[in-house]
Amino acid sequence: MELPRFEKDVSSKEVAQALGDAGCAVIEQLVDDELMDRVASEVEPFVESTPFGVDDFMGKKTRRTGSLIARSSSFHELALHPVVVDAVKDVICETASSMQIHLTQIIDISPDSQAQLVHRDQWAWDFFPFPSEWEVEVSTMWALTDFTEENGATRVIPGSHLWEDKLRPPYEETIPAEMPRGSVLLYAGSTYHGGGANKADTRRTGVNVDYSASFLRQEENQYLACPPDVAATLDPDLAKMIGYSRGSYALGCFGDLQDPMEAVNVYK
Ligand SMILES: O=C(O)CCC(=O)C(=O)O
Ligand SMILES: [Fe+2]
Repeated sequence: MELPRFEKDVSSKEVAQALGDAGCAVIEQLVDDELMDRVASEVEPFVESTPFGVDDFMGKKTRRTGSLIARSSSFHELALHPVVVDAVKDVICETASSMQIHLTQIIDISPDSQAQLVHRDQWAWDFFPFPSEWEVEVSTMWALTDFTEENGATRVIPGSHLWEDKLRPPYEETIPAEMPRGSVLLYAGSTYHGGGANKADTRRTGVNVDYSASFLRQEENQYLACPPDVAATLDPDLAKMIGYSRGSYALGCFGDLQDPMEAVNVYK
């Protein structure tokens, strides 16, 4: 199966449909260089001071820099991009009542880096065997540099969201999601994929934003990454999307069944 590719005028419905069919899709050059330049300059000091990963899965020559909501205001335009958010919502909210931001992270793969083990992102929840019609997560990877096969573009297996769980597909079964800067790859939490090997002499930098059903624990603790006084400076929709809202019926309440936005509004 091929990796579905779209141009920037695509509708969120078409993207959601492609995610249902292939488990992954690329929208080419969805945002312009000017936005990517701003994001790059805002995150670079943090990336530079981030240590390499401690194991092969995190990548011993890969830097992972999080807390992007608090660290880069231009990043908010990526996290809230309406085509992406609406497509993700369509997929996750087929079963869940609401969704949230699960993780924000620059993934910066240095030259001479090995490929990552092929995996499903939804294994983060203790390998819980979600039924295949339950898509609880959609990950996105924005290209802050061009993504090429040589520099370690994310490798995906289109159609693998319908495969059995806990497989170990070999690298050879994956294809590189090559895309120019400003493009975004979307892939379901059930899609087998992994970071590529970087055989180029330049870094491969992606902006990873993952969304999940809001009844699940977030990988990045958004209340520490973005405490209420910081959340008060955000667009309220973004504050709600990182978790300052109630998931399902009462999930996430505090005090006397209060809505989390009450804690944020104290700082307004
Ligand atoms: O860096 C990439 O291209 C993918 C990374 C990834 O899949 C992960 O860390 O879960
Ligand atoms: Fe992954």
